[in-house]
Amino acid sequence: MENNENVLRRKLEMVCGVPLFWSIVEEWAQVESFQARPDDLLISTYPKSGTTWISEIVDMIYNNGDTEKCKRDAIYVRVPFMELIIPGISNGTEKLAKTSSPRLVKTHLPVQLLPMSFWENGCKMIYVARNAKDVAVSFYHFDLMNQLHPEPGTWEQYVEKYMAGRVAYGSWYDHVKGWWEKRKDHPILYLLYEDMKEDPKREIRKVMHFLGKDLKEEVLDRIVYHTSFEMMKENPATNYTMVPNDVMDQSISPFMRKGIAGDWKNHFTVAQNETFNEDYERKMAGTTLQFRTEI
Ligand code: PPS
Repeated sequence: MENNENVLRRKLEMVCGVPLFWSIVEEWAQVESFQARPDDLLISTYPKSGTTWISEIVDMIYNNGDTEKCKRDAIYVRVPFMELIIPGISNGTEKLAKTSSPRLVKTHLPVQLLPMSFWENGCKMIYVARNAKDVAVSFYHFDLMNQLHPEPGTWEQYVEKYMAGRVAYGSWYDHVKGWWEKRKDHPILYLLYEDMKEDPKREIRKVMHFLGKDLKEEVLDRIVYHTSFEMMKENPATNYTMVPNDVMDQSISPFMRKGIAGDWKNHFTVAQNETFNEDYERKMAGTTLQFRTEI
């Protein structure tokens, strides 16, 4: 790896008004020209919305519920993070070019920045959205421990930055709405984290049908069990403990932190919540997309 100071905790740079990790921006031409394949499955999310969870579910479905096969490697190897390019550490586009089909591809890009080849190839996509407040809390804790992003500052400062879209991948509001609109003219299964918490088997069945698979009840039950928060927290192939400490310091906050809906209530003050709600109403006016902030 290059000298850490040159790579980690640097300020975000912009692509078309969206703040991103600096070397994604530097290597943007590689991302933009990424070659999707027709049988790729794209897993798209705003950060901290259940990416790892849905990735494990999909890999389990692809492998007919074989838990051992799904422990073959870390989740970020089984489902490479397309746009993530970290000098000397990782290059998602190169990794994927060497991956055999059918590939599972992770992205956090807002819909307008997705490489054209995904649309041209008619790739299936699964989008998972999570309510804005729990994402803010999860993202704050992640930015405390994840050295790829700038220091988050205090929670107070972070909430303001988040509402203004001055965090990695920009505005949560634009992200969830952009992908919601796109589902009207493209095969996108749009899932909600809170629905997955409420009834994981129901949502896993939706994913199975979307992927054109038919698995037995007992296999579905195994997938529900294997992809529960408690199991994934203990599983080295899903809990990100294989990432070096100098990139993600899990002694500050674990990647698998709480995995619940409604943790925002432990962090937002009454005043913060009021301001957030007012701003939310403005930004989400006119969309049919509805979230639950508790279940
Ligand atoms: S990342 O870094 O953007 O890819 O993170 P992502 O995986 O999208 O989100 C991490 C949060 O998802 C929680 N998580 C889960 N919740 C419920 N069930 C399962 N199985 C599960 N796996 C991961 C994880 O704990 C993070 O949320 P918080 O609220 O921080 O706990």
